[in-house]
Formats: sequence, structure tokens, C-alpha cells
Amino acid sequence: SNGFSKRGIPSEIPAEAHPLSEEPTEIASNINYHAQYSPHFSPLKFEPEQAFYATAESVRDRLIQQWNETYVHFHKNDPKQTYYLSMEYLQGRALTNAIGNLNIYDAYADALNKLGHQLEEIVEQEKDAALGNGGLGRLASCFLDSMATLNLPAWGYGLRYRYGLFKQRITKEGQEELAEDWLEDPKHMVSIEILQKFSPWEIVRHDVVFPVRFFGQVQVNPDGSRKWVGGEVIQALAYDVPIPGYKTKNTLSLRLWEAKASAGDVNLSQFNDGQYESALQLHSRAQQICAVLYPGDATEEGKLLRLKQQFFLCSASLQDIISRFKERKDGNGPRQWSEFPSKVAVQLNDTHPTLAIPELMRLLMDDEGLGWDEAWDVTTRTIAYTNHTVLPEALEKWSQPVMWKLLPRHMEIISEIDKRFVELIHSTRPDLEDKVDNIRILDNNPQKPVVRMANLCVVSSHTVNGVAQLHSDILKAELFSDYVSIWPTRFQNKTNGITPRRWLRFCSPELSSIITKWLKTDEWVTNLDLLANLRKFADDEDLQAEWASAKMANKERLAQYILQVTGVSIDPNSLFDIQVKRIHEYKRQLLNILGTIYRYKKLKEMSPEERSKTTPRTVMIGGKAFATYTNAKRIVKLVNDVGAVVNTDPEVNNYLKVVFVPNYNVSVAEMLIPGSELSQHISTAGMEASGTSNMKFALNGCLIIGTLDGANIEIREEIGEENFFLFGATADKVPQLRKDRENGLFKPDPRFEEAKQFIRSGAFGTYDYNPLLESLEGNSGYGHGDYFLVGHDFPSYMDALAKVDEAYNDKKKWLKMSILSTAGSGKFSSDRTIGQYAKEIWNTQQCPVP
Ligand code: HBZ
Repeated sequence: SNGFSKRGIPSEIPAEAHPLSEEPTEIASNINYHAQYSPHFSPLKFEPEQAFYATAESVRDRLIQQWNETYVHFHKNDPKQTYYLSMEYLQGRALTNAIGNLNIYDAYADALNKLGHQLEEIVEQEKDAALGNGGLGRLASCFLDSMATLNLPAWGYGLRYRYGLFKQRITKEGQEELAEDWLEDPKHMVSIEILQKFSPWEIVRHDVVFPVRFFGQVQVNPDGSRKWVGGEVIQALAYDVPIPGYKTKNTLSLRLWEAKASAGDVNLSQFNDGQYESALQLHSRAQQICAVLYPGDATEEGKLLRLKQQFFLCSASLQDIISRFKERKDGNGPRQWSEFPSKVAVQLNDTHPTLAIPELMRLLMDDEGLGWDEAWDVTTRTIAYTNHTVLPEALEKWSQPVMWKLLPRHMEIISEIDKRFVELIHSTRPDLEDKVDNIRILDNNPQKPVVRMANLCVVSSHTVNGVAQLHSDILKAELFSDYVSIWPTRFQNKTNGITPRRWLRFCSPELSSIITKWLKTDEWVTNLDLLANLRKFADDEDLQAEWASAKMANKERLAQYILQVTGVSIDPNSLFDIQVKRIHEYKRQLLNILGTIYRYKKLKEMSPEERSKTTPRTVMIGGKAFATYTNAKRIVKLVNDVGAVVNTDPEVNNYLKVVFVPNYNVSVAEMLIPGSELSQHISTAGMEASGTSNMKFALNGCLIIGTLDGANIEIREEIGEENFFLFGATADKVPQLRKDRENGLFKPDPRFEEAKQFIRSGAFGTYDYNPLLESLEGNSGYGHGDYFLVGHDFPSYMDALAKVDEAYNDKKKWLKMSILSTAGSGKFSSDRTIGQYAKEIWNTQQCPVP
């Protein structure tokens, strides 16, 4: 036993745990121990794969020790805790991060050396944990890192998907999706379903199990109270993934729920009759719940299973939170429920965990006996909601009939919240009377009655925030403007951030040591504002030389990787120009490739001498397209087709290469970002809520070409407008430009027409690109042509690209701009973001383990 009882609460405080040695010899023998005594494969072998598992388990021992100390400490001190509810976490690999945060990287490298292995090679064995789709999931992972590092009392809650985000394979047809088995067994094990799959980092908590009900009906008791009964009950089993803070003992937990049927749910008599499938029906229904991560990023899906997943997360997490609240009684008997909001802050990562609201109401009223008013007061003082998008198609709406069937008691509660909100408008805001149908929670359109999840969140949360200043302003001025007039103080901005540990310190040790040397301290790793002190050295020739050589080393490493995964050889002396993110029309990878096509065409038309005066460029584009998003998949195909032509064209391929980087994920990002010189963040203004890779690139001294959208605006402010390649319409002009376009007032730039015509001419093969090109003019799925204003922004984009070439030719100038990008990135640490959430939303304090 680790001294913990049912919910991770210590039954007795364990004696002072004996510290694990940081001596390489002892670490080596510990790794050896794991290879021998917890082997998941034949112990006779000790190849990189086995060495990875043994190393991970050895590191995990340390994490468990710190985790125990942390939660014992939290239990004793009983601070207010944050519970971060998210359907997604994009954790990536954990090994480098863990030994880096624990400050034992060198010791482990030595130890592995003694065992005949290279740490760099062992690290590559680990599979990414990709339990998320994109920015939203990665943000949750950066937040966990910062909460641990800032010693904040917190838990992350999520789902333990069996299959995470799909693996992308590029074929002649374009993108192909493969199931991503992040829990895949080592190669030497037979990969069949009945074997227990595992991650070396997780700790299964067989004693932390909560029942989660689906379907059934509401029973009205004689005293008028109500109870949800019947239906099917699935068990939620906890798996804890330790989250170490950087150079602190504090280690948090990411608790992932897995769905299981109870032992009693096997119908033995059916089984004995040979009806195996129906005997095990509930088992297979339970298995389905956490089988796959739903592909998100602005696609509409109306699947019952997704709703079940969402409720499963919310119900299990809230039962866990409530039981912890109850266990931590103070000296004077049981806790008052009115104290709950001073002990518990629940943050909803978008609307995906909205059902936490009616579930908390239900648990408080039906299980704990609170009246409506008291339960509502507790709930609204506990819950806060973060919005990540203004795209209408990404705003969740669930069918009312489906919800009545799956969650009858919750629909009663949601209807009551809706009714009371409508009454509030009637009695206090007659001026909003004619808008009430739009802002209430239930959309009772008889054709398609739905619950609007964002509205439920806004009405039920004490705080609503956007993720960059522009985004928060748009929320207040547009999407949520009527609510602002009702509750003016409810709305806040919390500009996103990224963890400087993973996204600079560990992914670019070269640049990190230069920064540490020039700042004469490594404190910037936890106080990123210190990077501003690099500004005074931006012109220094010695720093510039060191900076250039670190960049070159990272570019060479990246070139090696590109050669290995694509077979394309790229020149480290060319400008490395990168756009990596989910493929979406609003992110405008199409603008990038059209600009590249135009560049290619002009290079073709030049004389060899003219060509030799141009700036050699390597354009890299990567990202996954949602499997049924046809235009996004066409863009992937187009980039690949352009690459196939350009890269094999001996006339131009010394001056231009076009690479589609396959299977973009966290680990690939850790390779690309340090080696980048220019990165593209070119969404139609007003559409990218924030963006977070823009922050990672800038932090790594990569210059940005971008629109005035999302966090680009704040990045440009911080690093200086002269260090940012700006182009495109501003958000306030977009609606009028769309109208003009509809009214035939748009005059396309001849360069834009030329690029499109070049595709039509068959220059990149015979694939039918007309549907894609039509989205730029005819009627697209979005109602009218070129909704994303690719044509409008094309000329200013091309002009900005020309400025990039010019700046790159002046090496000193470019290096200075690069240094100033890093120097201006201090604001974008997720430590700053999380500090603001703690102070301005959660009202939580640091609780460092001594
Ligand atoms: O969240 C992204 C925003 O597009 C990006 O601008 C922002 O920086 C980031 C963090 O705040 N949103 C997503 O990544 N959204 C999803 O992945 C998503 C997932 C499931 C859905 C809908 C969207 O059902």
C-alpha cells in the first residue's frame, strides 16, 4: 500500500519516504531491476525498446514518490483546488520532460551509457500520447505543466481513450487515416486485443471507481424529491498519470477515466447457454465509451457516443471531487456545502464538459438533499468556462430528444435553468424580450429542438473567458454581447500560453544554453519575462554567431529528419519556412500553397542568372485533415502534388523545395519548431481564437508572417512590429469584404489568377482540383465564394513574402530580428496564463511541498 485509501486520501501519513539516489550507478541498477523484475517482454533482451520501458518505470518510481508527498501535503493543508475538465490532452512524450523537470537528465544519460545505451535513442522509443486533436488539447497539457510548476493545488481530469488521434499516412491518393495505438505493445509482443495494453506512466487505481448511469427514468419520491434510476450503469475506473513540476517536488495528477462493466454484469446463465455476445453485452458497451477520441476541430458530429463520453467524464470527475471534499472535513464535523466553492474550482475546457453543470446540480439536490437555490449558488460559484472558438459550426448543440433519452434528470435540470433564465429576462430586461429566443439555453425550434451548450455555460458560470485579447473582445461584442449587458463583470480574457520547458528548454538545448550563458542565469525557464534582457545583446556579434550556429544545428537535425520520413533532401542553408497546424480552410494553408505555386512559376520563367539571385526557400507544410473534411484533404493532396513536381525539377529545386511533413504531432513539432526560421500564422482575421504554435515558434527565434488575428496581435506587440511580417485584412473589415465579394465588387490580383490557372493547366498532375478552386470563387459550402478571403489577402501576402526574402538576405538583420523574437516572448509562458487563472478566476494559492 502507498498509505492511500480509496480516493487517494492518506489513511495514515507515510513515514518520510527515502529519497531515490541520483547517482548514475544506482540509477543504472534501478533500471536493470525494472528490466528484470517488471519485464513486459523476454528478460533476455535489453534492446532500446526494453531499455525505454525499464527507464520509464524507474523514473515513474520517483514520480510516484513525489506525487504521494504532494497529495499528502495538499490533504494536510486543505487549500482550494482547481479541477481542469477536458475531453482532450495532447501530452506527447513524457520521458525527456520528466527527467528534465526532475533535474536528473544527466544522471539518467550517464546511467544508460553504463548500460550500453544512448538516452537520445531511448527517448525516441516512446510513442506520443495523442489524446487530443490540436490546440485545445495541447493547451490543456501545457496548463498541467504550469500548474505543477507553480505549485498550485490541482487535478486534471480526462478520458483514457484506447485510440487517440489517428496516424496520418500520405499516399498517392493523399491522406490516409490509421488507428493510433498509443498503448501499443512493444514490437516483440503479440498485438492482439485481449492483452492488457499499458503506458509505462500510468498508475491504475483499482480502488477509485464510480458508477455512471445512462438512460433510465426519473423517479418522484413521496416527499417530492427526485431520483434518477434504471437504465445502464457503467463503472469509471481511474488511471493516474503523474505530472511533475519543473524543479519542484510538486507533482500533480492527470486522472483519466476508463469505462468498465461491473463483474456482476456478466449474464452467466446466458453465457452458459453459449450466448456469449449478449452475456457480455454491457462489457462491450462499456468498452465502446473510451474506445476512440472523437475527431474535433470545428466539425459537426451528432453522435450519441460522443455525448456519452462527455457525460462519463463529467459524472466520474464530479463524484470524485465531491467525495474528496467530504473526506477533508475540518475539526468541527462535516463540511457545509456553502463552503464548496471556496474549496473547489472547476474549469471547463470549452463546452465539451458542460454536463458538469447539471451533474453537479443533480448530485447536490438528489444525493445531498440541497434545495434548488442552494445548489444553484454552489454550482455557479464553482464553475468557470473557457471558449475556444467563434466558428458557428463548432458551437456544440445537442438534440433535445437524444438528451431526454440518455440523461432524463439532467434535461429536467437544464429545462429549469432555461426557464429561470427566461423569467429573469422577462422580469428584469424587457429590452431583451425579442432576443430571448436566441439567448436562452433551449432552442425549441420544432424541426430540430436542441440544447445550446455555450449558452448553458455562460448562464451557469461565474466567469467566461476567451483565449486571446481579440477573441475575448469578439466574444463580448458579438457571440455573447447580450449576456455582457446582463452580467458585465462575468467576461474576461486569458491569453493562452505555452510551457517554456517542453517548447524551448528541452526541445532546443542548444539555444537554451546560449540564453542561459548570456543572461547568466537559467531562471528564465520559470520566469520567462527575463528573456527581455536579451534585447540589449541583439546586435552583439558574438551572440549573433552563437545564435546562428544553434539555429544551424537545429536545421541540420530537421533536414535529417525530413530526409528520413519523406526522402526529400533539403538544404540547411535555405530559408526554412513552416506552417504546421490542423488543416482547415480558415487557417488558409491554401493561401500558402498558392503563394508557393506562384513563386515556382516565376522561378521557372527566370533565366538561370536571375534565379541564382533569389533567396532559396524550403516550404514545409504539415497537419492532419479531419477524415471527412474533403476540402482539407484536397489541400493535403495539393501540397504533396506540388512537392512532387517542384522537388524533382532540376531547374528550380536548388531555389525551392516543397515538403509535406507527414503525421504532424507533438514530437514532430519538437523537431520542427527549433529548426524553423519563418512560420506562417495566416488565418482569416477574426477566425483563429488564439493560436499557440505561433508562440512556440516566436520563442524559438522564428519570425512570423501573419495576419492580425488571435494571439498574433499580442505577439507582434511584444516583439515589435518591425520584427513581424504583417499582411491581410483586419477583423473589423472582414464582414464588409465578404459582402463586397458577394456583390461582385472584388477585383482579383493578376498573380492570384495566374497561380490558380497554373493548377488548372495540369502543372501538378491530373487530379481534379476544380472543387477546391471553386471554393475560392463559385458557391462554396460556406454559402458564397471565398468565404476565407484568400483572394483578397493574396496580394498583401505576396508583398509580405517579398519582404521576408529581402530581410533574410541581410543575415545580421535577420539574426537580430530572431533574437528579438525570443526576447519578446516572455508574455507567452503558460506560467503567466495559469497565474492569471489562479488569481482572477480560481482564487487559488500556491501550496509548495517543503
Ligand atoms: O484552441 C483551438 C483554437 O482553434 C486555437 O485558436 C486556440 O489557440 C486553441 C487553444 O485555445 N481549438 C481547438 O483546438 N479545438 C478543437 O480541437 C476542438 C475539439 C473538439 C471539438 C471542437 C473543437 O468538438
